[in-house]
Amino acid sequence: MLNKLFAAAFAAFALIASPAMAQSAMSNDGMSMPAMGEPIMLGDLELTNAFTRAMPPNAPAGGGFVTITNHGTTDDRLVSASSNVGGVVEIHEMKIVDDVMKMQSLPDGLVIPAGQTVELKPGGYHIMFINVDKPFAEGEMVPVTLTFENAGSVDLMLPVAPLGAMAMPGMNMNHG
Ligand SMILES: [Cu+2]
Repeated sequence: MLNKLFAAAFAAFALIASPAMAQSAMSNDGMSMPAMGEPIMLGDLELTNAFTRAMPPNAPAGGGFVTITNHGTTDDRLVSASSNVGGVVEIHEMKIVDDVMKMQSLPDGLVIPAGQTVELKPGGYHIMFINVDKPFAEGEMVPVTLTFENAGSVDLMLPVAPLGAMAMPGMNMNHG
């Protein structure tokens, strides 16, 4: 008796609930990316402030930036980055060589020490998009996949800030 009642109740619930559930599953699917500016967790890593910048016409390369905090007790390492924007994607550092600021790739990746925060930012470490199919334009979103030695891979969408911006303005989509 109880079982029957339960089954009936469950059937009624399923009838009512399934269209809504299907709908929410659909909209979840369409928004698998976290809202811009929201921290993204990947294992012990927290990623914030991801952005890139508009590139001048015909510019072949541009930088990508993100702040990575390692909340864990073991070091991790950003080993690679990839994207479907064309060309190649590398992890770069800026370095002063003979009084000249130069950038070079980090073939061994970038260590994210346990308990510390590493900022990829203009003038410092960055993701380098080289020979992209077309220059990034302000307001676009650029997909990038970051792969870490321990934490694995994560897909990010980088909002494109204005040319030369040092940060994403306000880090807030609703901000004019
Ligand atoms: Cu670079």
